[in-house]
Amino acid sequence: MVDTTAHPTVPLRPMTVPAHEAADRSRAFHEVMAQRRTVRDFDSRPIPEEALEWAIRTAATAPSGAHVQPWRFVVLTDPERKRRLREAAEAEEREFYGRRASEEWLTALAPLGTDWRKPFLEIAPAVIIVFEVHKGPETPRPYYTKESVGIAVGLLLASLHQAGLATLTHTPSPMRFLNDICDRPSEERAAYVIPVGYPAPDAHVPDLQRKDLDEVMIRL
Ligand code: IYR
Repeated sequence: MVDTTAHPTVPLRPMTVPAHEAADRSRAFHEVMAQRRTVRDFDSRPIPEEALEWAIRTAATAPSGAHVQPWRFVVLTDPERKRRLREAAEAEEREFYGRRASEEWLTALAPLGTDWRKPFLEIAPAVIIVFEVHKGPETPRPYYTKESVGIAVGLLLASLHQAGLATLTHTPSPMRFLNDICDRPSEERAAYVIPVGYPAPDAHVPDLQRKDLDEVMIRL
């Protein structure tokens, strides 16, 4: 009889941190992460290629449903593809701001100062398009796809940030046009468009505050 419970294992090699160092290390990481801001004003100067590669390696360490790793990261640096991306994204955003968005949604967005114009899609030296990989001729069915890819994107943003690179998490909708621009098959579905670069010297960000711990943490 086949033993369906048997599966290969290896000893865990845990990252050991002495308990008395735990809080200091968590705080140090928090201090780095608390400085991350979503940036819309980019400098066009190039970014270190290897930092981008390490960030994508880090993103790909994310846990995923059934360990299917249902993600693909397309890095666009080609000016012509970025131009097409901007053109298509702006066409969708004109619809969104002009027709599709409710008054309630537009009111919620007002403090961010966004509109249909997306010049950063051409100015940022690289734009990462994150695709979910669904079942296809050569790809298995993924599980908890949105959760898996969302965790991977969180790690990606954290890695790029600690390398001194600014990011914008942009989610144009619908995003089917990205398959064509990125030469990807239909089982791959774009989920995030992430311009990456150094911030422009005069970059500004909205004056926003984050919630305090006692607003987001509940102890029972
Ligand atoms: N996708 C639009 C609108 C937009 C929506 C949300 I929710 C934001 O947090 C920011 C913008 C745009 O990119 O302008």
